[in-house]
Amino acid sequence: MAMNIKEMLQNLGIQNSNPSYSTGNIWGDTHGSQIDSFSPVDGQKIASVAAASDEDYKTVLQQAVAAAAYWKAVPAPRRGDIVRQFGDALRKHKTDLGTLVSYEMGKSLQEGLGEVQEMIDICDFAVGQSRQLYGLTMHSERPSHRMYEQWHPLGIVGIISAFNFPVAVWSWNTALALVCGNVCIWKPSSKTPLCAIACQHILAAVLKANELPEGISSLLIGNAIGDKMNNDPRINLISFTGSTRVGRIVSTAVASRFGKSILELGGNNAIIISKDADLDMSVIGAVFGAVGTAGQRCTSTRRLIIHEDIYDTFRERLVAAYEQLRIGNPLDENHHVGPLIDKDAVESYLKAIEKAKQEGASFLVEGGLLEGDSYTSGCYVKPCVAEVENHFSIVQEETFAPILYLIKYKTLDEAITLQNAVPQGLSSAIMTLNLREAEQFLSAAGSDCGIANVNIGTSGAEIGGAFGGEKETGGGRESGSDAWKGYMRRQTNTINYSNTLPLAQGIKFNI
Ligand code: UN1
Repeated sequence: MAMNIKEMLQNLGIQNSNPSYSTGNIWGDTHGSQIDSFSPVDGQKIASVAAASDEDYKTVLQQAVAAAAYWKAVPAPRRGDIVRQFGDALRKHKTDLGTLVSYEMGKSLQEGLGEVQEMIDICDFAVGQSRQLYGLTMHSERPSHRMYEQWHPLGIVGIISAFNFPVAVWSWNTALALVCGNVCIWKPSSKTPLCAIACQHILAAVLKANELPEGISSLLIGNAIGDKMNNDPRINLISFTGSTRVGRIVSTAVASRFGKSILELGGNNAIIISKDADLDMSVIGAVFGAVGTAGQRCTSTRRLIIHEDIYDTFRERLVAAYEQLRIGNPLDENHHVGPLIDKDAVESYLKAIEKAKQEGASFLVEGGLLEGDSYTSGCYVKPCVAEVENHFSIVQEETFAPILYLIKYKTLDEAITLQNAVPQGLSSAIMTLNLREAEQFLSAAGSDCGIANVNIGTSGAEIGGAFGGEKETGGGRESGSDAWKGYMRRQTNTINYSNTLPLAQGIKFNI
């Protein structure tokens, strides 16, 4: 396997030591401190990168400002064509990039490849969107007047992304922001810098082949960068994905300079399992939702709210399914669950289990750190299941780990109340074959989340819909539907083609 990793890195243009930013086409040297990337798969250091220094930040911003003026004048369908070429390049690199995602982040190879597929999908979507940046036409209340609205680029879009989707979330933002006429600056997680460098390489090659100027897509790595971006009035929009705690800091900083932000923060997602559920499907949906990406998706299933009539049967089947789970190297397709991102994440997982026990949780499947030859990185943990009450403070929190909480309910009203009774509002689901239940769950009196599914788990959203959630999830929307509007500014235009100047609201003003 070691050979494959080396080859994969080479195919993606990553040598042992890398410059950590590019302003677009040409790699610049960076001058900041060194960041080492370790794989949670085997604990090996993959490579070192130099973070961006203050000076590097200045250079990148200057180039982005110049590039923004150029790029917004390029016709949108032509911008779409660049994104089309980026999607084609991703198709070529899918295996290598998916493998790198799996190795650097620790998710299963299937999920790593799925993440790259999500990038390809959003590129296709953005290409179509580039010919559909539609505004509305309105009827003026005044004679011989015309009203319409149009959408203009914002300028510079800053993207701050998390380790758990180290490539796809950036691409949702970048593909749309680019067709909308913006240039992008990306600050990835310092836990997955190589995924970011690989993506930047792939996009930079496309920009270069099209002889586009520097600064259309830039990468800035380093922990101090986020703060600078949040407080920089030249960056018109900050799209932030991460914890609610950090999101609060980001949104306050950006709002205080009247910048725009798109926030994708924590989730605390539940599946309601009705007595009318297809239990086979429900078990698979619940287990994949809880243990996929080792419970490190914002959409991971954290709570199961189960009807009392089927509670015992379902619990038995769930425990039996957990016993079948194979935990280990995520690049080995026989394994269902890989490692957590690092030892800090293991620490939070262990603390959460401890806290749950103190609050009265009873564990049906015990958790714990895995030790032995296959787990030398110290990041592999056992997915666990506990019976809890929804109001436990640990249940109210998002723990980014494979811990699944079970809660019993009697009536659907009660289940919906429980599902909504958390501070977060990202994703939710109901498993039921009963149409009335499904419709109630989807109604205004139902789930309060940005995503509500029927007979599908909470994770694995397609790119075609708007992705995001309410309450402490931050309210942002990315990806499909009309999320593109978040990357543009709306302008209302009223044109008078008469030879008088009637005022709106019938106001008379004679001089
Ligand atoms: C995230 O966890 O930050 O819906 C994004 C999903 C994926 C995206 C998750 N398509 O699970």
